[in-house]
Amino acid sequence: MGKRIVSGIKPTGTLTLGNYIGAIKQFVKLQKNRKEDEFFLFVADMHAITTRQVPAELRKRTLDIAAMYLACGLEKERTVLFIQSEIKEHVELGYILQSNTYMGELERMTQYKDKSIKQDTSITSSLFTYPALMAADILLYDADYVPVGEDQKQHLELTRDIANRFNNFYGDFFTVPEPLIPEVGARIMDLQEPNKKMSKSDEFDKGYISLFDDEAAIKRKIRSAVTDSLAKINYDPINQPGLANLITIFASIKDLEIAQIVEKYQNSTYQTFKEDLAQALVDTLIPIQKRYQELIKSQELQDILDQGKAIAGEYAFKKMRKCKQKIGLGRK
Ligand code: AQP
Repeated sequence: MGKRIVSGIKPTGTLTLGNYIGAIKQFVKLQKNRKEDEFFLFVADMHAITTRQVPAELRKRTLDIAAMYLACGLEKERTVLFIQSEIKEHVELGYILQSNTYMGELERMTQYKDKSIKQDTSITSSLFTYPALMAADILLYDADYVPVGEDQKQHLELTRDIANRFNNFYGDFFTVPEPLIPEVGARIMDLQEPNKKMSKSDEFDKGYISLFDDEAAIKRKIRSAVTDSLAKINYDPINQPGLANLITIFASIKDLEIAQIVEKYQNSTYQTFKEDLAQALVDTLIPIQKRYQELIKSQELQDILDQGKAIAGEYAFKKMRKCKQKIGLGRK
């Protein structure tokens, strides 16, 4: 029987190569390999407002991500594509799951710790309870699998704990999801600080490649990516973290093994390696941008999102009705 795969991206900044390699490219690959399965993909705009967003930018990025999913190769006929805030049951279930989540569990989440250290004042309570809403996004649709990058693994483990806890208390109700983490590219690092994850909400754009960067920007950023003085193409994340990251990016983009890239470039200079990598990125990203341009203003995108809203909305409505019955909320 077919499985259901659910995942989302939050519109907190311009989509990066990290989001593409760690998440979107994985969905596209899964869709090609798993013909039986259903794909529910959403833009997590409710998650974005855990940190302050400019309204017009938030709305634009939300639509950008929806268009980018399709531009990157997701099949529209096989994807239920929707916007999280348009399905009110996410928040409703999120609250119920908060009531099944312990403070200590939320306090242990490294993403919360990292982000709250960066902000240190004005930390919203929703940044803290974010993982319960994320659990709702997944459990609402009885996801079997959730494709994510390494950074989201901890949140997914918490989702599984919450689901098991709920099921143990109220009787079997939620499907307990499994993570799908790519073998190569689960954690793409910053180009300038290769010990830090590449992130879309970063202040400095030299550290990430945006999916919207033009050819000149892509080439410039790869040229100036931090490497080392060892002058040897070798995959060594400890001693050559910048180079290891570039090799990972190259392997992911070309669907090759890391060893194959190392073998091909073992006698090359960093300059040649970087030029070829930049060209591979240009060859991948420019056609995606062209498709994005066609989609972003189209009625087709709006129709796909309307249809996604209808399908996801119906599923969510039924699941929530049953959930409230199980818990004893309301009159019947
Ligand atoms: N650097 C990365 N390498 C591999 N995968 C990554 N992902 C994000 N960054 C990398 C994966 O992209 C998906 C969507 O992520 P998200 O938008 O929900 O949040 P995030 O993980 O917090 O992504 P960012 O870019 O770092 O956003 P900000 O800066 O707002 O926090 C997830 O599957 C994630 O694993």
